Amino acid sequence: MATAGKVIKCKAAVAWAPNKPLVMEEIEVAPPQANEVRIKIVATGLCHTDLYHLFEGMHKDGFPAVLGHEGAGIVESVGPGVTEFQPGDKVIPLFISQCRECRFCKHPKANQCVEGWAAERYDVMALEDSRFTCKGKKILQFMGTSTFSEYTVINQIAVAKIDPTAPLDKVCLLGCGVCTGFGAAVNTAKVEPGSTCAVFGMGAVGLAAVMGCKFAGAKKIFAVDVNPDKFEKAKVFGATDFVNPKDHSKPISQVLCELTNGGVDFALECVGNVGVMRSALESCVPGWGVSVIVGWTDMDDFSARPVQLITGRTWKGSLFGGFKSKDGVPQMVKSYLEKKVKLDEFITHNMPLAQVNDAIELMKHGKCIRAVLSVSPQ
Ligand code: CXF
Ligand code: ZN
Repeated sequence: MATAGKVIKCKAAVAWAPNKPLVMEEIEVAPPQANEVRIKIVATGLCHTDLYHLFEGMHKDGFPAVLGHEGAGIVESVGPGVTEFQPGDKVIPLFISQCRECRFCKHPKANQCVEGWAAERYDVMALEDSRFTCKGKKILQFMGTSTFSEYTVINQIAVAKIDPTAPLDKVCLLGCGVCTGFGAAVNTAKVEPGSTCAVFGMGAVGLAAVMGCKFAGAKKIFAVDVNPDKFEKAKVFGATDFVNPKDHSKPISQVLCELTNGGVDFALECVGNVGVMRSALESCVPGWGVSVIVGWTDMDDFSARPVQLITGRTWKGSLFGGFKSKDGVPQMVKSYLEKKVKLDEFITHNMPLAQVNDAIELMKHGKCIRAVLSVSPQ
């Protein structure tokens, strides 16, 4: 590559400050240092967590930053010590790393490697140690990835090499939302064949959770959402029944318990709202019901009555669907290529990165499941 070892000037969407539109800027991307990989991002999805950072988290130390963490691209060059990747490899950036050495990587039940940004920076969500500058200023790296840029530099422990035949404008969705929802059902809830499930929230994560419930053999899958427009889509992923809390005067947990002879076996919360988390728990059957918190929020405490758990329900949480990232993402790419999981059906909009602010508006108003932004030509 003619660019190897040199600073690359390229386009990126920069979030200069909270609550402000992103600005397309020319940025400089330094060459990869030891154990780092410089990646040309081809496509990226827009995920709610990008919006969360811009509009809700708003940690003042998290700006300016290049957002985006659901991307896919091609290795441009590698830094010293990198043996696993070569220029030309197709890759997906990972917002949780897998170093394979730490206590959590070595434990079969955990996916939260301590070597990545996530261990310490959940509040700020953006790393100071980035390879980006713009107009003489350091630009932070959002969630250790920053996929709203034509080029980004990532430590090799946070990059997954994927099948060279994978379409990057589809598999980019496996960088966050689809693995998060699908894995929450399959890996965290461990949905069982013949079971009854309820999934709260029909965004991309909830739809992927529905797909995971179906994949695991659930026989009844309730899709729960206040927006009836989402129900057609939910059916595509395997939902069998729909409940809209707005259509009922009783709490939705009571409605679900009545419809299921005492509660569902598995209930997944895919909204990021503490009230919905409680409803999901209370929709579970006592004795063996399992509820999983998948939606993200770090703003409020949650609450429930202890009797809910004392009587045998289990309340769990799931980050990135419980997948060990470097192992799980290439497997999910394979499953997509084998048509065992859907991706295309999540995509409601395709647009160039330069229109990212339009995509943000659509997502803010619940008008899109996933917008895939094309970043650089392949
Ligand atoms: C995120 C939620 C915030 C913490 C890291 C993982 N999930 C995806 O967007
Ligand atoms: Zn995300």
